[in-house]
Amino acid sequence: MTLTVLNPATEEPIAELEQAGVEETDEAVARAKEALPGWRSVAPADRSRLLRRLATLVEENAEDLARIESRNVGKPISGARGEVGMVAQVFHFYAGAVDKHYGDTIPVSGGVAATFREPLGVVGLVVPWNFPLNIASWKIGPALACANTVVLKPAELTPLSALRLAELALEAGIPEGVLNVLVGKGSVVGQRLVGHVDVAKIGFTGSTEVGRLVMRGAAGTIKRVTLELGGKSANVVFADADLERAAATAPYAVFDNAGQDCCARSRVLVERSAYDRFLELLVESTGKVVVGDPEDDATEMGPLVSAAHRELVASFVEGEPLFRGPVPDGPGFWYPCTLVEAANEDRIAREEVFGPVAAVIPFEDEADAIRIANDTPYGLSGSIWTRDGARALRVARALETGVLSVNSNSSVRVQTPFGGFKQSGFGRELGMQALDGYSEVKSVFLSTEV
Ligand code: TAP
Repeated sequence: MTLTVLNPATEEPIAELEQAGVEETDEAVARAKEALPGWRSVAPADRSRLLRRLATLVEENAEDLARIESRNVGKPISGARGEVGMVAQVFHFYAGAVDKHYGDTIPVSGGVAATFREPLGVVGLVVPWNFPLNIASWKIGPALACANTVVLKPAELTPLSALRLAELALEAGIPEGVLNVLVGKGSVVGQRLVGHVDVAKIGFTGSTEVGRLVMRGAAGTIKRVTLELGGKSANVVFADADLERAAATAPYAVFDNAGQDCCARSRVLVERSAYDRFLELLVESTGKVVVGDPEDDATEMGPLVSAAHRELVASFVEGEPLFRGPVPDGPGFWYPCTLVEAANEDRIAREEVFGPVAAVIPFEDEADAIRIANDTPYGLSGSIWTRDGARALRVARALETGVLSVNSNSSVRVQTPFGGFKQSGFGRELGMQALDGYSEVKSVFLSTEV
């Protein structure tokens, strides 16, 4: 069966691809399994060199990759360029990490005990459509650094950048069969990978709903899983914060990537005494977000990824919102920047909208802010805005979330671990911690007795 890939900004087809089914999935797993002994036996310095070469090729092809990503997801070209830059950094980082992920020597009686980091085997990587290449690289980097082989399933809506990356991997000299990309449906290819006896681990990023299916499906073969799931993060603004700065950046913490970001600070919590002033500033700064043609360098927000997704996002907004921004006329799956005043009990504050909609919620004091921020099944990201350093640290420790920033809305750095608490999943990507998720610890005892 063929798959038609659309440009969400024009609704026009940009590619027709053959879709893999169960048989092709099994063949890809078999290829990855066959490539495993060879890839394991590549000396660490050479594996590092190959990953470094891939990073360099991503840099050399950065504009091409950014254009592919921008057209396929509808994301602004400036953002796509940043993401591709990160992909290269990720491969550079894990190229450097190959020979720095050590085992231990452990004092025991009668000999020497040592631990070794062993690859898991064939790993299945299942990724979403919002940051297709970026999120794929977070998994491919540590997986290959730890000498696993990979079968990657990009989202059906956005397979193009992954296919290009697979070509670059071959060009870099990474052997055939080490990185396999399968275009196909989650319910077919994804599900087959999850149940496959020769797949040792699933590295999954996507919705909490599908995450549950992955976890259930992995039970049959006691597969390792890493789950990076949904979020409903809070942007907590205290009255003593630099309100101008907090309000100027808050829209981008929700509307970047048209809100299709697991780290979106889609609940803006504001201390009551500063609420009216902050709201005024927030409406003003939200009105400045430049929405339009993703290929234009000045554009800050593009369309949503699909018509079906736009329908879902629209279903969250009832009545007249506090603010609704403009959208371009004509084709494209546009949805405006939208601000809604809400209570934390409302659907809009509880469920992940995954669109450019922010719920603004007042709080009374520090304890109330912590209570509201934690009153969610999710725990992925968040921000704290205050000039009081002790309070920033107190609140940061109290929030049940995997990634936090103070007086900033950034979530992701190549060097630091990234992942969720609660129903945002488990396991960590990025940083040296990601390597633990793509290796097993083997303990070996060597007797020194004569
Ligand atoms: P999902 O619908 O969960 O899809 C994610 C991936 O899983 C896609 O490749 C999908 O394939 C595949 N899939 C679907 N059904 C499957 C099944 N039964 N078995 C195995 N795989 C299956 O998510 P999405 O709509 O693409 O992405 C949005 C979600 O991802 C949001 O909830 C967002 O928060 C989350 N997300 C989380 C993070 C982190 S790091 N926590 C980052 C980005 C996104 P098809 O699409 O081809 O069917």
